Amino acid sequence: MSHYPKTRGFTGTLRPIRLEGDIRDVELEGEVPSQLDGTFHRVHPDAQFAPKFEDDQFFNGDGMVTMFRVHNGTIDFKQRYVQTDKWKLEREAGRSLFGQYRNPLTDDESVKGRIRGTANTNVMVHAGQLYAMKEDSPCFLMDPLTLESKGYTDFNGALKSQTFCAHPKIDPKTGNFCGFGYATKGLLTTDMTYFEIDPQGQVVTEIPFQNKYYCMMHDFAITEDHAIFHTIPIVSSWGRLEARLPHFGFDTSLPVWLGILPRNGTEKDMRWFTAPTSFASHVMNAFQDGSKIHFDVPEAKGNVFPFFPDVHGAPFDPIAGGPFLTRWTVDMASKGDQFHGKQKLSDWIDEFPRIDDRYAGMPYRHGWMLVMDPDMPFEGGNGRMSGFVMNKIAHVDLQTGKQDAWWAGPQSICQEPCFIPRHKGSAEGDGYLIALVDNLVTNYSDLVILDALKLSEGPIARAKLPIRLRSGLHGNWADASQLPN
Ligand code: V55
Ligand code: FE
Repeated sequence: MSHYPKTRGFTGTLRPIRLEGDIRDVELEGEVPSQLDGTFHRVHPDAQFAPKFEDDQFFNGDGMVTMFRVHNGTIDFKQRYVQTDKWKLEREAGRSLFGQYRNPLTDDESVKGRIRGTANTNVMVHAGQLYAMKEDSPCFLMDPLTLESKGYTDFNGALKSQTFCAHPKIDPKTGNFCGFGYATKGLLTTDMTYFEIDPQGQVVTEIPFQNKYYCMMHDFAITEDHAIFHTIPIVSSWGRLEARLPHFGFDTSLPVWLGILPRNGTEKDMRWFTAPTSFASHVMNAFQDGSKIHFDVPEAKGNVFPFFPDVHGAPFDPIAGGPFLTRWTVDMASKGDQFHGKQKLSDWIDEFPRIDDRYAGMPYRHGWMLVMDPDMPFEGGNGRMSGFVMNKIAHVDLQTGKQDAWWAGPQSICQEPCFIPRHKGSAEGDGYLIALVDNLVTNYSDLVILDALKLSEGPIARAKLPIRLRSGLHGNWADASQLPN
């Protein structure tokens, strides 16, 4: 059974790892700042069993959560699968029962109607629980410290959406977890909701609305007053699923829409602005500026995901697929539906944008991201699934325009960084960046800690794992005060 496909997605640097375990006091180089007390959780897809189909997508792998517990200058490591309904059913059967990524037509009869989620996209501590998240399924709860799987939740029936969100924002003023669902009433539907969950874990708002067309709604943004949704043409249909095509395809004939929903309003208060087709997925941040709203995203002219091919058959174009941090601006005082403007904020090919999360939805100055610098030498083989070689961790000062970066060397690629304030109450950007760096030649991963505003000085500490982790998606820091005793 354990014959994984001999394809690019399952061999070389993309070989499954599937390892659960614990390491007490990971070997260190340099000094971990002694005041840091909390956890960094992150997640990667790692198919428990060989997939049913050779051409299985990276995004279809079972969620494997890693916790780094940082305290007293030491770091402990713990890694566990998210024991989703899918994971348990397949564990019992000893093989894969669920088929292609977001295509229930390809599942075994025995699992028809079961929750297909893999909880492989993001992990965040909220209201004392670890939320393991995937955009096609409900929220999955784990214990933040033991990583014990608890199961899916609908928040005592309070959340109507059938799906959750892998890119929540914590409102810095209220502490509310702000998120959204898409395909909330069933696969491929344009039904969406915006919701907020308070710091005690109670759903306090859920606003239903309709999207312009069904597409991959991967991320969004908040401002103090709005929830903002970017509808981009990564689309699907029952026809695609019946034809066993990849769930999503890129359709350049469709425009981009930006939906602005007042967080205390309803769908009838919503405004939609439009722009010519392009690609944008992760959002750095958004904020209000008088009647204007700025929305900052790595944006590419063309498709960024080779594994979600052009619906009209156009070949993948890696040049058009290079994203650049771009500010989209709309003016709520305008009468029409056109964007007010777009402005490129950096010349670096970048993705995985992050901020000092205490400034989510607020005017902000500092952003961090992974950068691909194609001019640097690279010895690491086939890299990540996207084909991008993210070899630098970078900082942009949006006030001065100053840019700074650390190159991980010719053998390594970087995973998404996360900002940690130096102290409670320290100024915006004053703190650390934590990130995994995977050496694809020696096959070891290091967790590096950098001074967030002095990246080019290099890591102040490295926790040196005796294994390499798979390329992951997202993760978050939780201060010790947010963790169970
Ligand atoms: C993404 C990742 C996913 C997914 C949809 O853009 C989009 C990233 C890891 O899973 O299902
Ligand atoms: Fe993401």
